[in-house]
Amino acid sequence: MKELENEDPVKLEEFQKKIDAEQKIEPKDWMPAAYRKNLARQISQHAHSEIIGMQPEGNWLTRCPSLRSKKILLAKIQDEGGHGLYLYSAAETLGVSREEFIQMLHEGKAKYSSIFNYPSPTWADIGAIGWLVDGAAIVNQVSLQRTSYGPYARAMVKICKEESFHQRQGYEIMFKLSQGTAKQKKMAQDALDRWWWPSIMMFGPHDEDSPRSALALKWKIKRETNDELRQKFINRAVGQAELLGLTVPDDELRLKENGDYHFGPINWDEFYQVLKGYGPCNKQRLDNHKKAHSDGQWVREAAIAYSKKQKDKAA
Ligand code: BYC
Repeated sequence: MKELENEDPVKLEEFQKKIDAEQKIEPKDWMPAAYRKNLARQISQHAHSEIIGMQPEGNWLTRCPSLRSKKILLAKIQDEGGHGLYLYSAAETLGVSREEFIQMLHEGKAKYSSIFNYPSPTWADIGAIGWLVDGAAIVNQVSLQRTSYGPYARAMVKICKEESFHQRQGYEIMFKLSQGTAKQKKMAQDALDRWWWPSIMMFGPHDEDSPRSALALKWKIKRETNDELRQKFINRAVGQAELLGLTVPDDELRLKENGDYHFGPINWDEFYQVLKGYGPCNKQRLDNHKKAHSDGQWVREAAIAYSKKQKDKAA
């Protein structure tokens, strides 16, 4: 493999043996440059997704239908911010600073999940995000708890516990709406119609079109393929939609003999358009992030000055 041409073959073999024996790789251990680079990319993009992912839900904080739902949504969004921070910390152990990761995001050199470029026009969208988007994220992240890089795997354990509460929060909203008036049920169905396919796309391209998968699987950065995880998610979500009395917007959906659901073709043109920056909300999401980052500059400066003062006092 081209990425491994300059690596010491003995070290490489030892590294692979460790991975095969399910030992974790820790920050100070030797690792191939391509492992470090791919991990830093994936973890930082995961962190960006958590932080940008606060925006579609943040949009509803001032308009929650009750104080209870507001408190729950506020806690969920704060959790997402916390996930972003653990993940930036895990990524920084690979030798790149958080500031550099954020700069890459702002310059369009780093991605965040495609899913957060869709709008959330109704309260039912908050239900669909929790149910489907967090539901998809859990399937992926449960698998990542076994990733080979120690700091990433440990961050995932805590994140997964919180995500399952998030998923239930969303499902509860969908349940209430689908048990409500005809108008409320229609609102829930409309949100399912809009979020279903983008949630399926979250798992990334089909395995044969996923350039990163081969090495990521060999090095156990990813433990299951994009298609395996997507299938797990669909198998779960279809039954959950049935319980809600809602219809999954896929005419081809049918249960196969092996217990998996067959599903219709995914619109990859839409996916790649969103990745290129042409989704419905890409510009708005990134502009908001840049503004928040710039507005927070004085807070970061004050925090650094304060900690310097404390250190000087102690010296
Ligand atoms: N969106 O070779 P592939 C959350 C890119 S947030 C955008 O399969 P890989 C939450 C991919 O980056 C949870 N880009 O790549 C927060 C690559 O491009 P680059 C987010 C995507 O990395 C708030 C190219 O396509 N979860 O839970 O092996 C509220 C080729 O793909 C996407 C994570 O980030 C996409 N959907 O596999 C609610 C999980 N898919 O970078 C909820 C961690 C693919 O080479 N990440 N691309 O230019 C992963 O598990 C993997 O990175 C992926 C992709 C499965 C996403």
